[in-house]
Amino acid sequence: MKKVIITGITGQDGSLMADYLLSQTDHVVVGGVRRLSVKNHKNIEHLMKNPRFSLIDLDVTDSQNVASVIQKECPDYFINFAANSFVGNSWEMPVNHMITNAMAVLYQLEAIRKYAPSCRYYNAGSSEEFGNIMYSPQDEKHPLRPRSPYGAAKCSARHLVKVWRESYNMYAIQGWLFNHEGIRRGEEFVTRKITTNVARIKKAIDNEEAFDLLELGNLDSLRDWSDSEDFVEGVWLMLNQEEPKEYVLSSNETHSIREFVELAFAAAGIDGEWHGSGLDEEYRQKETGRVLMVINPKFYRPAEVELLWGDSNKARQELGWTPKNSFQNLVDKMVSWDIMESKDG
Ligand code: NDP
Ligand code: GDR
Repeated sequence: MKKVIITGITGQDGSLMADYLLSQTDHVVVGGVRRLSVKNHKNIEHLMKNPRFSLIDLDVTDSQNVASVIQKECPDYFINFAANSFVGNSWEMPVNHMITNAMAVLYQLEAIRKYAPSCRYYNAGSSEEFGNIMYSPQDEKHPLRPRSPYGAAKCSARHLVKVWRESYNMYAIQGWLFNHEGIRRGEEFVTRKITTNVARIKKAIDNEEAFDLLELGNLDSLRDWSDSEDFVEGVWLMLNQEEPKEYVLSSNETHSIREFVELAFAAAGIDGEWHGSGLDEEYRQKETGRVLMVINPKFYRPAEVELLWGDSNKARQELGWTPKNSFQNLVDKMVSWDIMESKDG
């Protein structure tokens, strides 16, 4: 029985990784939580009675706290999913992104080197590191060309992980994960923002009530979206090779925000069509002409990553990793979940 520390346990990936390890291995999982005035443990409530699961106070920006947790717990694996993960916010809070997404990684690497040198370490890398892309689809050889403070911080973390791996012979890696979504996705991210709003609008239409419109920014950017449940397995496979190697995880498909909007409304039984262009573009219900979605320039970013499209063939071949869920399944799953939640709420 081994001990795995997971940071970011209250978030999407941390909670799914805990579910995966508790069901697929006999390891003990220790989840790191930071102190908040109001608890947000919705994603881990179902684990609280599991005897192999426990929580520990761990704010990744506090180097003393990180060092003492690693010294005390002496984990076999340390999986860092803690981050300020919202790219759009990184122009407003660049220092926070550098500290949480890069400096924090340095604190962890140093503490592991000193107190648990055989611990296997994973840091959550991102397709945002490719940024202003040079070719498609992007694979492990694509250069790092970040377009946001978030992306720059993840690139810094990548260099730190590599230097610590090579200098101290540590098993320390950082995969490049393309966008992955699901029913635990935060509601600020575009997919979940769309599916929660579609559910809200459907409920209003069904009840013949007025509703606020869905407001979005750039509809033309393209993303490679997958189901997050498939990705935690990929991360675990990456952590359990003979030699530490880093891989891209992706669906190998790309879709626009526009396409996500169409599929999400369709999944709720609402047929729509596009009208206008640029800032005046709207999505209207076909049957009634009612406006469902409008553009709000507030959601545009100072610099945009226009296209992300991954090539995860190396991970598929070398790790034997096979994603199980399609893009259409993902949209359907998120919309049905949010419709069910909106009925309960
Ligand atoms: P979430 O935003 O859902 O979760 C982030 C987690 O980090 C939360 O549990 C949050 O805790 C925690 N956290 C934030 N700041 C601190 C801190 N100072 N100390 C301790 N914990 C902290 O992100 P995801 O699960 O989606 O992503 C996980 C990781 O993967 C992140 O590093 C993200 O950047 C990266 N990534 C994600 C992708 C995706 O598509 N989902 C793609 C590529 C990379 P709290 O609840 O207290 O706020
Ligand atoms: P991203 O995810 O930036 O790719 O980062 P997000 O869902 O926030 O944006 C995707 C694309 O949608 C466009 N967009 C909007 N985005 C948001 N959030 N809200 C809107 O209203 C909106 N309208 C259009 C964005 O401009 C962008 O092009 C995610 C995070 O999980 C990161 O942590 C992770 O590293 C990357 O994926 C890979």
